[in-house]
Amino acid sequence: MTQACDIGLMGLAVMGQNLVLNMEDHGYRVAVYNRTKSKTDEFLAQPQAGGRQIVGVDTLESLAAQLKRPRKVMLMIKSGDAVPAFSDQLYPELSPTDAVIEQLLAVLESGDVIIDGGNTHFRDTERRTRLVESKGLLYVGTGVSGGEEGARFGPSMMPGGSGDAWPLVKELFQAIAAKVGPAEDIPCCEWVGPRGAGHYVKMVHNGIEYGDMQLICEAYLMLQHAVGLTNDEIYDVFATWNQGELQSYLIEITRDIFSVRDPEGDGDLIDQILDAAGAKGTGKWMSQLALDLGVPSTLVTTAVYARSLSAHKEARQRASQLLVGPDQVPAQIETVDREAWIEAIRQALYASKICSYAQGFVQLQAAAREYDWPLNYGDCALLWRGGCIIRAQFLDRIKEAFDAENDLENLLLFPYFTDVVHQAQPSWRKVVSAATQRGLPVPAFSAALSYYDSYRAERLPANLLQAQRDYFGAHTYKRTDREGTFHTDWIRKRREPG
Ligand code: NBP
Repeated sequence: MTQACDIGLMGLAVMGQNLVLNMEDHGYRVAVYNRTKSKTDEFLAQPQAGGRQIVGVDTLESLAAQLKRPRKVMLMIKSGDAVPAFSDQLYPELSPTDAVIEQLLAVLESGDVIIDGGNTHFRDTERRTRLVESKGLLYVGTGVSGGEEGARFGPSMMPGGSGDAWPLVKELFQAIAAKVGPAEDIPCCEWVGPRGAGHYVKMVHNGIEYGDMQLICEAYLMLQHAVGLTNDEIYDVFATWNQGELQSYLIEITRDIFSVRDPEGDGDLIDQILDAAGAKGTGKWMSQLALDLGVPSTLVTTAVYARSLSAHKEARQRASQLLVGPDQVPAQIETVDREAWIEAIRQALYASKICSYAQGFVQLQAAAREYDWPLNYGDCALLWRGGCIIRAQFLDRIKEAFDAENDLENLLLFPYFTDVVHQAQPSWRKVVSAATQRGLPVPAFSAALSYYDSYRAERLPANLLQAQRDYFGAHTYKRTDREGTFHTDWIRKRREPG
């Protein structure tokens, strides 16, 4: 008789294959299924899959038959765009995940667990959790971050869904997740919250990733054009930065990128890569949802726009022939103190990054209130501490901040971060000013600084905005000195023009 499997995994593309090997490394017996059967056969024929406790199946019935009860089936299949919030029915044209859930509901039974490990919109996970629970089964929507390498050797995992499912999947999830801490025994995987909470946290992770990447690109632009460093010198700068406060996976890979020579020619590969970036959409989702919640997640939005403007390469080429910059000011800073400028850019990058994370957590707090999720923000920081793309040393500080006060209004108010931005402020302003004077685009550095200045401003010019709205639309306004709402007949009261 065959030994029953601990879990079934559907979807043997890059992520699925690596997660299966990771699970098996940790002693779990895995049944695998892929829609196109030849991919299952190819996977099982690979040397790395040989001699392992991996069982290939070619129907969902046999998948169900292979699994220990309660059965757990994890989907690592293509995730689609969100189904609009108003729909609580499955669409006539089902997304791959909805289609597979429908097929699984026919072969699984009460108490079994369906797990979606794709990059799914949280609204879909909210809807699917309710649907699957209504059939007597349990549902988990988990963020999985770290790409291929993470999936293979330890991803960051952000599970949410049916609370009763957590005890059933916890041991396996925490076994395969990345580990951090002095003894490398703290898993980057903890229960996030009900329904779509895990996928929301994953989306914010991705949005923060967008911001981090754009900020690093702007630091590169300044190092290259304003300071005039060569690629080898930029390599050294990122290598040094990776030893300090900025230590992170993204700084590390950026350093490495500057060491790679062009396999097709003589120069560095980085100089041959087209300056037009794409996106898969999670940054856009975060930005859209920030607008829905009325919270200013300006870094991710700026990063999304920066990618889209980069992608309009031909339009930029045409405009570059017609629109001029500040021709009196050379792009390169005429100064001998290169070290001081490099340090200023480092500080501008760190301060901007702190604003970006502050915005991400403010959005998470607003979402938790809106969707009724009891989130633990220190845990969220821990989940991102290892295994994922935004893993960084300074997440320990964020964890510390939220462990001290889970309701902390804004990370900028935590003494460590307040000190950093105070100290960085002169450099941050110097870098943004230098870029602006030289016509070098640093939208994310600028957005971060504007956010900082707006957030710390006791008084903003929104008094004028209130007046304008009341003038043309009788939207009323509030006063600083009296309670209530007021309306003025501005046309009758105004001074006659001229
Ligand atoms: P893909 O996103 O490229 O999806 C390919 C898999 O989906 C294949 O196994 C394919 O089966 C299956 N599939 C499709 Br397409 N439509 C299906 C359907 N209607 N029914 C059943 N299976 C279907 O794979 P991936 O890059 O490994 O990513 C898997 C998931 O993990 C995605 O949701 C992705 O967003 C998420 N993710 C990816 C990364 C990453 O770095 N790639 C990181 C984190 C999360 P087939 O072989 O028959 O076509």
